[in-house]
Amino acid sequence: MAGDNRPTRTGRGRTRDAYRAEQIQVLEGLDPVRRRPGMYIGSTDTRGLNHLIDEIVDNSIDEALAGWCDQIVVTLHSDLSVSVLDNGRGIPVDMHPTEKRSALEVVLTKLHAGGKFGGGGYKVSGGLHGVGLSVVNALSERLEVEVYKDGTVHRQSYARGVPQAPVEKTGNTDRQGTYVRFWADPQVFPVIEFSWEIVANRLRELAFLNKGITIILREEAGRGDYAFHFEGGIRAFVRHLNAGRNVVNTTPMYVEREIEGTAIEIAVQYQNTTFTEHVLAYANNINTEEGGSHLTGFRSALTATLNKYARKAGILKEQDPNLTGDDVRDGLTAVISVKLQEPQFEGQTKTKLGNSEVAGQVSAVLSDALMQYLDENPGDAKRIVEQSLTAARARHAAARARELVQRKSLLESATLPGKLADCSERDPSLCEIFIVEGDSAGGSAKQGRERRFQAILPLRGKILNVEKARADKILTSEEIKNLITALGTGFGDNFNVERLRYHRIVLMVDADVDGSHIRTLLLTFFWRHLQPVVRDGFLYLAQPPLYRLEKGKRREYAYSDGERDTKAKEIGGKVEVQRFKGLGEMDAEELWDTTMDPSKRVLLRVSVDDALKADDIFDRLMGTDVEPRKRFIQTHAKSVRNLDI
Ligand code: 1YM
Repeated sequence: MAGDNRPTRTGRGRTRDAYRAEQIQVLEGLDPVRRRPGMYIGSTDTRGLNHLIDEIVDNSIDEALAGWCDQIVVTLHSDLSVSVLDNGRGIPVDMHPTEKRSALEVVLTKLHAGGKFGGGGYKVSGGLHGVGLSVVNALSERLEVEVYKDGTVHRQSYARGVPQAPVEKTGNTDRQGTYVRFWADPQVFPVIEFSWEIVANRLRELAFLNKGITIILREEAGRGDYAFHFEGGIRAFVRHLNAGRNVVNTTPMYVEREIEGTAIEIAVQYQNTTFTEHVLAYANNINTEEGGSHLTGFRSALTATLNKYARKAGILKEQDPNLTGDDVRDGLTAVISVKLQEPQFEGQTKTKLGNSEVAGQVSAVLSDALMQYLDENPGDAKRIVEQSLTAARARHAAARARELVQRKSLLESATLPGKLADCSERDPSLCEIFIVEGDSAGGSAKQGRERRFQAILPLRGKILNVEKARADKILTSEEIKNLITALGTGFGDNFNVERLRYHRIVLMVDADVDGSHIRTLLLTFFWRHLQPVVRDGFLYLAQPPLYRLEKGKRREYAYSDGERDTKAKEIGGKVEVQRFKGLGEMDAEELWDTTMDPSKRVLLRVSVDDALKADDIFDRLMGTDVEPRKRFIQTHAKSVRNLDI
């Protein structure tokens, strides 16, 4: 659009011919946009279409950042056009000194006319796409612009980027600002359908990021008006992100400071409903999804400051290792917003902030502000540090568990445990293993068994108490290691039910509270860690008798109170009834007769239902105190999956 080959102009303005010639030039100027719209707005699908709105709104936001505008109204019209109105200064309408036409027309027709006349201020436009009004104009079958300035309404319309007439004054007004309405071109966009949700989300985000501005989203037919206005800025943003979650510090940490020309705003609030990290970083209102220097500065300051505080407050003791970046990010919700004069966007999608000086700036601002916040809010500070410590503990536990599982030889090819009295038969389908509570019952079982096909593994029940039944401890428990080695299945990633050495695994516990406790723990363990064993029906419960009835040489056993009474009558006379308090009270012969002899015993096969019930009871036994840790293990199940789930 060089001026050389322009038709001559008269002193009084442009002739009709000159205007037509200009139209042709405008068309040529915007032609690349119409030919390759994707280059300018990313795509021509819904995303690209919605992006047209962003381009216009960004202009209004720039005007707001410069301090001239505090209201923006975006209207989704019923005829599928969209308009944006702001109350800024209005795009200049006077003659452009070199272009010899109205500045307004230049802004709407010259590609990359983004560079504004005046300098200074942080600009959104020129950021991610930042292609400006001219691109929207080029891709609209029709566009109307109105500028309210100095008491006058100035107006111009365009068709596919070509002005239909010069800017004209159409009346008086006492308002000030800019109004742009466009009808997206169906020749460019296959589907013209704006998404209220996409638009609303972006406008809400902009209202959070630019506190004090009011942005109204108006849908002519449908939802009506939504107003976004947040005095709290990104402080309100983190509250919004944490809505419905259990927050650790009720008032978010918040700081707003300008340092070396970079405006920095940070809000931080921890929650413990999930263990995910939710940190949003923005540079000049653009969501820098790929991160960059501001995020780097934030992370290093967060970790360093929390460690410093935790030591100062004596929560971290001298011998304790520092909290890691991962530890302090559990349950972290934060918004970081920086605004700078010349942002450099890098990365695959140009959403990584490159300006290296920003890392130090953000880090300095956060370190100061966070330390002050922690000092002033010791209760919140303690809860935040405790949460990071819990994360650290769980992470160490997971690491230990991983190590343990990786030493798979330990569980697979190691010699069978010394406590196991194995059977001589080698065909698993013929073999049974009795897992017996307590060493003394184990002794009787070893003596009484049929050693050809019955193996005995005594477990010391006490080892398996609830406290020690957490995933990490489970894997360090000698008893559990013995069990897995004896079963031969391996564990975690190396688990293979086909290597099971016994096709009947019989849990034999006392018929009392402790016994049922241990049974619950074992069932839970099998269900959570060796599930196919349960599903394939290899797991059984022994049914030891509750009573022994004796009269002279005659001896009977009863498995319930009812059976005891019936049998007592049947035998008649003076019957001696003894209640077994534990398996240990039975001698080897009795145990064989009543519980182990395949021709007489009753075995209950464990169903998936039984296992699920045990699992549920187990959860409740864990109690509320360990809730967060347990949730941690669950939410980190993905990273832990290869070891113990
Ligand atoms: C609905 C869209 O474009 N508002 C808007 C744009 C501009 C100004 C004010 C503005 C900027 C400046 C001075 C300046 C623009 N002006 C230009 C240019 N809303 C919308 N509001 N006076 C007014 O930056 O110095 C481009 S955009 F280049 F003409 F100054």
